[in-house]
Amino acid sequence: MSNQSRIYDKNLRSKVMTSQEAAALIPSGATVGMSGFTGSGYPKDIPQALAQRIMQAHEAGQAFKIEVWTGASTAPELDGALAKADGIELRLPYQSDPTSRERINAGRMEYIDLHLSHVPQFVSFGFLGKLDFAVVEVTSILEGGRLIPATSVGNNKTWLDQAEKVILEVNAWQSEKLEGMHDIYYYTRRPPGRQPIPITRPDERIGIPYLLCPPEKIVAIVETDAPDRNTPFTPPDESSHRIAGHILEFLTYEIKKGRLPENLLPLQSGVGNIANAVLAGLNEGQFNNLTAYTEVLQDGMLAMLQSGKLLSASATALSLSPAALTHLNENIDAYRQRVILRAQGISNHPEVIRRLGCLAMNAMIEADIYGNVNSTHIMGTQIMNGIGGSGDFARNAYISFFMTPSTAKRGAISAIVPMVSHVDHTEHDVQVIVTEQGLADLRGLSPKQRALQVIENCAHPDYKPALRDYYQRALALSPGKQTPHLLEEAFSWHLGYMRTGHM
Ligand code: 0RQ
Repeated sequence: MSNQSRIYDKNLRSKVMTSQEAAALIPSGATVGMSGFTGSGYPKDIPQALAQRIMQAHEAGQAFKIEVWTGASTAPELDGALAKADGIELRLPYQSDPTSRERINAGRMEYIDLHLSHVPQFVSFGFLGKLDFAVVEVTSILEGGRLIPATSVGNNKTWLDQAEKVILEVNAWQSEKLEGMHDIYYYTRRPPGRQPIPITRPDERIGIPYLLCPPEKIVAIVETDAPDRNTPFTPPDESSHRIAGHILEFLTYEIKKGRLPENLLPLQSGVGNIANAVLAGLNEGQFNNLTAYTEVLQDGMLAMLQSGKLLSASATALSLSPAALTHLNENIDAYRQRVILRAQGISNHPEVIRRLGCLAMNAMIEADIYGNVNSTHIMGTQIMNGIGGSGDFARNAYISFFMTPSTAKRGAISAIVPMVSHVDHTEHDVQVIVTEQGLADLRGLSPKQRALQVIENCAHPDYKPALRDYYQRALALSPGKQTPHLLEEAFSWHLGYMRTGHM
């Protein structure tokens, strides 16, 4: 295969250069929209070349920082390299990188944690300022600047539309057989001209399989051959299995009550151990002809597609282990029509999520006795990752589940608390809370009724006495009886309460 074999538009071949030359085009102070979503489809070489350049500038005593916007989390070659170089002034809308997290929590990097569906529209409304560069990984460049997207779509359409200049990484590692899997919708307009998004089934295609980019905007093309981050799959642990078991039992009950159809409703599943356990449970369970309208397609969903339990899956990114990705690539002709990758403004669109009636299942850090959920902050001040798409789905889902083991840090911290130390999902957006201890169905319950359910069904036995005691005293002493609280005590829970029960 020749070096230029993935650039089918001959007129664009003159734009090929090294990653160092491409990085040299990006000045300090630039705002750069990069591709990448959950470790898939992010540029691999230019961010590292840019990090080198930034470090050299710093060594020479020159300031050099950029703003980095992405779809969601990326990988060490992007977030890690730029954060280590102290090259990021501001980051949005989601990250999960240890170095970036450390920089943000040390106050050395600004971070805006946004609902993922808000990002493309905020950028096109002009709310976030001007986008100078798009740096986007693609699989191939076809005639006329049509681009075959890679393993994620994320915000790439928006970056290509909005950026003044475009730099492409053409990654020969990405399978060219991805062509036809993507569905890019080009008809969204700004209010007041907006029209309905015409998706009425999770597997409906409404756009074209390519990203479009005016060739004159393309200032550089870098050819790469490097794998996505592809985290290895860790089998679900005991606690995740128990959480999955409670959810499956609940779903069966909902069918019996006539509140869910036999084949459920489109699944949205977060990433990680618990989500994979739920999917594994569904794969072994009695439900058939399932569908998914979600953000990320992980190993558990691919296994369900393979077994035939899942008919189709719509997402914005793949997030697969190396083994699962190999399986997908080897059988891509069988999966191409059943897997749809859309822009994140569509995969996470509130209108579509509400219309389809998704079952949203997301992990959390902690929940309080009234059903408020913290997904992002440890002890109220330190960011973990970000809200991601969890809010897009939670508020608009048919039923919204939040899941966590009942304790963290080997039992030293209760994940059920009197008042969450940070609120991402309010009591109004949370219908079901699940821990390995059990499930609290909060639908149709008042705050005081919810508190009893959450404490009795979800808290770890080591923490139940303290939570019951808090609630009873709050009920007696709180000035207001709608949502009884002892405010000082609720806050000091986070500071002082440990396994022994001492404040
Ligand atoms: O830290 O590794 O240092 O011990 O938080 O926790 O248990 O490994 O769980 O990896 O599933 O992450 C909510 C962060 C859960 C994730 C969150 C500590 C714990 C550990 C991670 P250590 P676990 P997970 C996208 C949906 C928001 C975005 C989202 C997340 C670390 O799921 O980022 O939902 N969600 N996107 O020890 C102190 C507590 C703690 C705690 C956990 N109560 N107190 N530390 N930790 N609970 C998908 C869509 O499709 C929308």
